[in-house]
Amino acid sequence: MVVTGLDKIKTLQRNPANIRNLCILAHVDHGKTTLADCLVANNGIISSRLAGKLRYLDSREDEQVRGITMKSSAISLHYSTGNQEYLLNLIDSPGHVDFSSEVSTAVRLCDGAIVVVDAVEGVCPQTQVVLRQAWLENIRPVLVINKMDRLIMELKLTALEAYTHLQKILEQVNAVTGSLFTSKVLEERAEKLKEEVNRDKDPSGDQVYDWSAGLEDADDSHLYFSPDQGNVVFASAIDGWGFSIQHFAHMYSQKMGIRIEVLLKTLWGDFYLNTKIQRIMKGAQTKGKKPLFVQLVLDNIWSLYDAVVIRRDEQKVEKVMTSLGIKVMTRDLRHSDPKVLLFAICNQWLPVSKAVLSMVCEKLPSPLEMTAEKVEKLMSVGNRRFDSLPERTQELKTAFLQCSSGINAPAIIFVSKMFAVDTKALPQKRQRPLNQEEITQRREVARQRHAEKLAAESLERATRSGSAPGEAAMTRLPLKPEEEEEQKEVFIAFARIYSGTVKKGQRVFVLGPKYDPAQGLSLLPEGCITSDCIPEVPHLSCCTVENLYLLMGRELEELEEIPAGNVMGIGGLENCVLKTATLSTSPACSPFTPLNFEAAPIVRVAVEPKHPSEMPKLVSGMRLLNQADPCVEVLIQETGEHVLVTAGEVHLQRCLDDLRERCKKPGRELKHAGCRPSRTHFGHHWFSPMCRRSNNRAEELQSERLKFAKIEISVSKPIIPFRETVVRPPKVDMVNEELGKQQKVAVIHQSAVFQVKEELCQGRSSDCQHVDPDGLVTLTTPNRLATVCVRAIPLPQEVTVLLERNSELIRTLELMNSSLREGRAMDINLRTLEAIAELKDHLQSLLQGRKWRNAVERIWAFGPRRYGPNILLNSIKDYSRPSVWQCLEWRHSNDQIRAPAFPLRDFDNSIVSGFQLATLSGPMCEEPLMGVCFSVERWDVESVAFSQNPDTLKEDSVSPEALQYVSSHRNSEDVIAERKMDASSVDCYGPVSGQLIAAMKEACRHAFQAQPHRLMAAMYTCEIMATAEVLGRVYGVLGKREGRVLHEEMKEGTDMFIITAVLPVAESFGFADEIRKRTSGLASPQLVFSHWEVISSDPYWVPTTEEEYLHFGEKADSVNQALKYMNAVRRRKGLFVEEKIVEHAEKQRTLGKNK
Ligand SMILES: Nc1nc2c(ncn2[C@@H]2O[C@H](COP(=O)(O)OP(=O)(O)OP(=O)(O)O)[C@@H](O)[C@H]2O)c(=O)[nH]1
Ligand SMILES: [Mg+2]
Repeated sequence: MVVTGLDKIKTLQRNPANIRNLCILAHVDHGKTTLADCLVANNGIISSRLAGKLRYLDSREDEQVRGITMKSSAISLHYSTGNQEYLLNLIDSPGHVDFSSEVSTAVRLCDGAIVVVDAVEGVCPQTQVVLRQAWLENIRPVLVINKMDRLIMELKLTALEAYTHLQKILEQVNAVTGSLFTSKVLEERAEKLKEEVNRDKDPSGDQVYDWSAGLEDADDSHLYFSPDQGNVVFASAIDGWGFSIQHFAHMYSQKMGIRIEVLLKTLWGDFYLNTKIQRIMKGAQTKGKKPLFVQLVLDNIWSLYDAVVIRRDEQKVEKVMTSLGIKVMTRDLRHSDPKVLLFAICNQWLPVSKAVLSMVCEKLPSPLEMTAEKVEKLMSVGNRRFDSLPERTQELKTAFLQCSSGINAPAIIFVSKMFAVDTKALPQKRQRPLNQEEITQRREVARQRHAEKLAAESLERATRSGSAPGEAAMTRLPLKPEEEEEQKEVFIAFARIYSGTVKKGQRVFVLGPKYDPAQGLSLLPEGCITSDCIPEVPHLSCCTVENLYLLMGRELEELEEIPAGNVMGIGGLENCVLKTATLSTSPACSPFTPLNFEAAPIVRVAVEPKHPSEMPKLVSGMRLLNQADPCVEVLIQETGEHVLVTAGEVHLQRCLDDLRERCKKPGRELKHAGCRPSRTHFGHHWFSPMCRRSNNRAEELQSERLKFAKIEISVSKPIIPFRETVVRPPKVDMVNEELGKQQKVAVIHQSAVFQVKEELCQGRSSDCQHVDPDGLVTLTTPNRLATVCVRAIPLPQEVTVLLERNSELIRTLELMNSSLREGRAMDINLRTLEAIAELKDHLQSLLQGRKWRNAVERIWAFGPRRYGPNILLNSIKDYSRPSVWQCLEWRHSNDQIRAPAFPLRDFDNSIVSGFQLATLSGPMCEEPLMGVCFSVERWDVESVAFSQNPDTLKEDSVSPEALQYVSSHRNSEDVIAERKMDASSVDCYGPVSGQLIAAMKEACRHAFQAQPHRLMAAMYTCEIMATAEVLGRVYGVLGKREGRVLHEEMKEGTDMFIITAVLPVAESFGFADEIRKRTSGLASPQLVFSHWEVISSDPYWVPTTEEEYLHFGEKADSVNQALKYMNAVRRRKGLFVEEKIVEHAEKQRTLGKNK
């Protein structure tokens, strides 16, 4: 327990075989930071008495106050065992779902992970997520089952019951790993088969494959957690103990004379000790015997707790201590809290740090053991195959595998996030110990000050007893103003070096995520180095490593150089790295694959300074926040609002805290970050949903003022996203009575009629528009040159989900199509094309039936923004245009596809633009549409229009094709004459293409309104763990907030219930807090965005049938949830809201008089 010197660490850094880069992962609250404390205490950085209480790595003030980790932070530890010395770069990560992006940044830099599981709660949603993240990054996990004390003290299980319970937990964890493994094997197998099929295309084409064939041969035994494998530790971090069965195997092999190998195999499992013949036998369960693990391990711990904490039997404690050979201090022995004595005994008997650290050193890989598979995965950015990379790039794989720090090894570094620290915390600025001379000088200054103070006091006394007050003021010594040092923050890159050595002052290439090494190598001169003046290469820049730091939790230590295989901090990159980057001395290096983020940002708020003049400060603060947070999105909306998009309520709160600090000064000032406690204030009124240990106030979300040190900002209520959609006509009315055909029509057209009425009131002519009873809308442009007929059809739900899930792919498809249209060369990735073909097939299988015949081929566009979940369908007879799937055919023909020239094609773009606009904001409350198909059934453009379109034809030349098509019944002279006549009247409306866009948009909106339409709400899923007593209250809160319980099950071996529910995002604010309050902190849910759901109630609904009148009354003014949401959005956007504020004003007055 000696504090390790910097020199020692520097030496250890040069021996990669003994370096372990690892992170601690778990569900929220399972005890990661507490465990980290125990490991840190082992190094003497904090006192072992404070281990578990200090939560040293939670260095931010808000982390301490709320008791949750928000940022991952790293610390380098030294551990020696036997004759080996190890350097452990340990990263503690947050468990709350809102901060899962911080987990991604931590996992990327590690080779191994400690997965912590609460012994009572077992596998929770985030446990599964972190196991998946570890799996995706190919890092090896070890398991710590923590909070074992809860089994004794809270659940009051016997040792045998606890053993059964622990077995179940191990099964649960292994089931998650098992499913990850199975899916990977199947995926690999599928890929292999595909390759084989491609290679030797079977002419008969009817081969049968056994999809599970790969599973039997694959060996997965090393993946699972099992105490006999040495990759499981049972612990109670708070009480300071932990053990692996190796510890007890060693102990008992000496005591009982049984071979250690035998004990290692039998201590965990269905074995028991036959005392008669002194042998270990199998079948403890069937014979009703105590398993060895219970008899030799758990019983000891249970009786220790019994003696020390439960019965407080001094004599027995004494006996146990003597038998274990443990001595504790008298003050611990006499302490009123028995837990202190327990900690003192356990910490000596079974120190948790030793158990965990030896497991880590033994079981987790060193940087030298990095697998080729992992390297290839890291280097194959953007779905590219590793073997398609340039040769020089592929050669770098050996550099990764060798992890050499030699002079010739290229430096390869990955920055996974940027964090900010106070400049005062930098080692360069830290106060160094004073030498003798300085101490004397200071003493002299202090003496003088004291004398001055005394003189001032005596003078004051003298004035009070006679002299004039003015005199005293004059003679009072001026107080020296405290020199307020300019407070500034700097960004530090959280990084790992994979090859080479990085030195202070070194120049490196910064490779952006889109950098292409092939392009870089061709543009850069041979042998080009970073100090050269490099020519312009896209996504490549150069920068200097200004400072290098060893990350020590709250402290930083300055280093001159860092060799391969270490985690570190780099200063001086803030101007060239935004969030992540790859740094290298070789331009052949490819950028690393982007991080896998599990949580998508969903909660958005608008922020603005109270005083508009302070906008630059806010803008700069937001820019810095964006750089420092891997998950936040900062944007300026079309409306001009500055918007923050965060992963959830807790994340939002943290971002606002950070922002508030950051806005204090414009420029490069940043606060907080993983390494330094920030001086945040907690006096503001804001919801604190995850506050466990503070008496926070859950305020209703209101637009409120956050007081800044220097500026105030206003924060809007969270902007809840909605979607608008159309649905099939309902079959039953609001009282579940079947609707007759006529009534149905009445329901459908109610809103359309309302809309038309509204327009008439606004003085807009509606003679250009016609709505058929079956919902077909015909609209003519104001100059009457073009007409479109559009119908809105609801898309099947599965199609919408598919489109939503593949939006990135559709975006790529759209990019390809536009390059094809422009005749540009394309670098198409084979895998992407396969994915597109798959999407097309999938769509085809989902869009079945007469209505959708040939629909996939007829898709005209996706929208909004060309990749959204709505479809524009070409149902026009005799109009052909290139399909959206043209890139698939392009591959085969290897030539640009030319669709037959067609006059209407000139205006094709206007139709698409109109559709994009219509889908971007719907008529209900200007929110984007979702799951709507607009089918264009007719489209005419008068011949005159062709001559007007500036893009296509000159004023005087009318295309003969156009004339033939549009005006086959008229002769061309007539047309020209008519055109001349119309020209003046038509001109006032502007270019035809523009009018067509507007007409198409309007037609889509009317078509949308002609169908029954609904709002869609964003939904969260949540898993709530609660005991039976509070179950009712949890249901109460869920019901009140429109939540729906999907299922409920009892967690085996406990009295806990797990409830899985969905809840609208709109109702989620303050939910976690309300649940916690109502259940006295016993249940705490975590909300994860899951999907969009149609709100079944119609916002425009009014009673139409007799039963409805009877049930709801004439006004039907009971709560309509959809209307409430819609009006809230309309109000926020400043749109017209139809509301009656006062009804029958006279009546009210009369009532008042009569009182
Ligand atoms: N009974 C018991 N409580 C524990 C143990 N370890 C931690 N705790 C408590 O569990 C709570 C959460 O501990 P943390 O270490 O902050 O948990 P965490 O996993 O770091 O939480 P996040 O970082 O927010 O995900 C604290 O109140 C700890 O005192 C343990 O072994 N036994
Ligand atoms: Mg923590």
